[in-house]
Amino acid sequence: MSRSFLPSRRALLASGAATGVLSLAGPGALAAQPVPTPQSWGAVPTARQLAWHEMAAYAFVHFSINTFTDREWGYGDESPALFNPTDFSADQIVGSAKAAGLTGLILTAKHHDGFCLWPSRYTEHCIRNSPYKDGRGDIVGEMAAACQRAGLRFGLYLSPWDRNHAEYGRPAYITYYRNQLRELLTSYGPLFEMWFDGANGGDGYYGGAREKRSIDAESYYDWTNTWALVRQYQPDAVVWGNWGRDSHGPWGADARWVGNEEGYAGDPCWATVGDAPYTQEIGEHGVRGGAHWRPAEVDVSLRPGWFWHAREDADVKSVGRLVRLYFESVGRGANLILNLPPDRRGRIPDHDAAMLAGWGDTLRATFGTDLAKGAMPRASATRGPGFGPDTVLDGRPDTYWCPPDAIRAADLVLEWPAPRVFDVIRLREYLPLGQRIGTFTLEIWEGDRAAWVEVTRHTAIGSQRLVRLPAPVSTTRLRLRILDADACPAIREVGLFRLPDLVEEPTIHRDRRGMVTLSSDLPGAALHYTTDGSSPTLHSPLYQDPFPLPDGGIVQALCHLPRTGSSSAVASRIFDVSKADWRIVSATAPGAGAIIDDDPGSLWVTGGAALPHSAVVDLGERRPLKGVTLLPAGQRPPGVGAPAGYRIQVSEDGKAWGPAAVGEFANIAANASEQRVMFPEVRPGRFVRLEITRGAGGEGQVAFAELGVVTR
Ligand code: FUL
Repeated sequence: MSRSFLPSRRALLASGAATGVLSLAGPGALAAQPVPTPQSWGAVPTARQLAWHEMAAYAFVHFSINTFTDREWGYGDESPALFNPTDFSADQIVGSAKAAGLTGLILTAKHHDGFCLWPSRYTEHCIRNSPYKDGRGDIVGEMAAACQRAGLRFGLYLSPWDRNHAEYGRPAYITYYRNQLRELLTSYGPLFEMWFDGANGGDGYYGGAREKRSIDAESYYDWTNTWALVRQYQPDAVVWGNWGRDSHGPWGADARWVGNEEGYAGDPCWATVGDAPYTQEIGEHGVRGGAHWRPAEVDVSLRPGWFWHAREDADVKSVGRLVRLYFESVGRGANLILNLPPDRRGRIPDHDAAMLAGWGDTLRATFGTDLAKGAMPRASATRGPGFGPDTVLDGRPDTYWCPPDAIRAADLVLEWPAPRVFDVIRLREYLPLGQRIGTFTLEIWEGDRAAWVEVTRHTAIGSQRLVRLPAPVSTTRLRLRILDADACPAIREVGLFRLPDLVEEPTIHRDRRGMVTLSSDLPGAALHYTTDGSSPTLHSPLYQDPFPLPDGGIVQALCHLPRTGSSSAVASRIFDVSKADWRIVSATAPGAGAIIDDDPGSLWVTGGAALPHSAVVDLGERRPLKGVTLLPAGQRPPGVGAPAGYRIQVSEDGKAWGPAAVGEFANIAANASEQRVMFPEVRPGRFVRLEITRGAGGEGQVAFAELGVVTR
């Protein structure tokens, strides 16, 4: 395809043409004709959504009774006296978020257990009855003030599911919930987002009833009227939640769940959705040309859980992991909400804060200098002055390069007199006109061969698309080729950046036979490791081939890049006994071998048989069993749930069984991190029976990836 290139706006300005108006000098010149602005296409964002897109990444803070009880979901019967942070500092928490470069913070004012972090007029199950500041504290107020001091915007999470409230499931609770919502909306200054979580496990304390209460969320919460309060008191706040159709007609939130809690958006991830009910697929990818602007928000925690647990101290995401996560969320046009769980002091632990600061430094070093600046821009087509290719370099959110209406495929070239070296390209669409661009490629000019070379190809740009190249490239020209669009494309920005040298930790995997493999994506990387608990250095053994670790232990490894001299942080994994000699004795559905194959990608999908589903595993020999682990499925087949309720039994001979544990896997339908159930005491045994007594997020049958034991 050959396209002739038009002069940029800079060239037109130099020749005397005014922005947006083509002025022709001389007698008899035609009257100046303004160039028409393109019409918007499809769904477009509201002003509050546009402002939200600009925020890109902000913090989540899960802090409540669960921090003190070591749980992810409290039952609702916990005493407020348990909430007792010893050294709470709102400024330290907000400061950690700020060091990470985050633009706002959303606090769990009330989680599912019903405990309120502010002194609510409507319940005694709140901070007023805790030892914190002798009952005179208000964590919501302290956090709001700290955010204001630091220049971060503030938002709140008010769990609709309330396992404490006696009236939950009945109309009186809705009145209570709205009273609380109004209290929060009117007492803590401007809010940028309100989070309405959809989780509901059914059972709870409910004022002492201790029973299961099922609700029909759409009709029960009556979101149309509940969210009307947000619109009334905080018209600039984005509502995060689901959508559907109730007696008032269709309703829907301003922003959607991305469908996983692992920290990635789909590729592509469209900002729009249709009227179809929510699915993980729609959450991750959205729907091209959907009738509603309902962009994705990627929610993920710095640690595996949402609340702080001492046992997760070694599992804090590293700087490298956080950078990757940023590219896979913000870089796909979604917003990122990163959870920073304070510990029992009421502070972000030092190591967590160091990772956040390192991440923030890396992003600032990367995006602080735009290497595209100073380029000569050219485009294959431009609709007229004011819409030229130079607008992609002017740093302004309100100018954009745009060809005439009829053009759906167009090229833009940036050229520099001397080569630029970069490995990140940022593209932004001008969102007020809707999300228009489909597939595009980026090409660099190879001077030696006098040829364009494609370096990437993707579909969808949206709020921003970050392309991270596997290695820096050096070139004098970059070409963006838009191959298809639903309306003439409108590009607000093309930016080029260089990531500082950043070596990601290696991946550590052990297979069913007990063989450990270390791997890295980086060509030429040297991996050094230890298995004796010491921290690896460049003098530690160099990894060459998989090595055996059948009895378990700790593997720690780092990745070193000789060409840059830089090393990664240390990755570590603790393994228990391998599953080499394990076998499935019996199961209520075929395919249970998948839960002992040490392959997280293979799932046991229980048949449609009625609950409970169960499997009996023979460990091959008697072991001192301290507990079990269960790895949920990263993605479940449609309509299939996650195992939410369990009963575990242990046997020495496979005939006489003793109870070991009964309980719930909290938040398992949404969060795919490993679940760990510790027995009250060590239970020696050779056989383990897992019974799934309840499913969540599906219809009867459940799926999960692995069952493990804790013996160490
Ligand atoms: C989920 C909740 O169940 C989790 O506890 C957490 O609050 C997360 C952000 O949303 O649905």
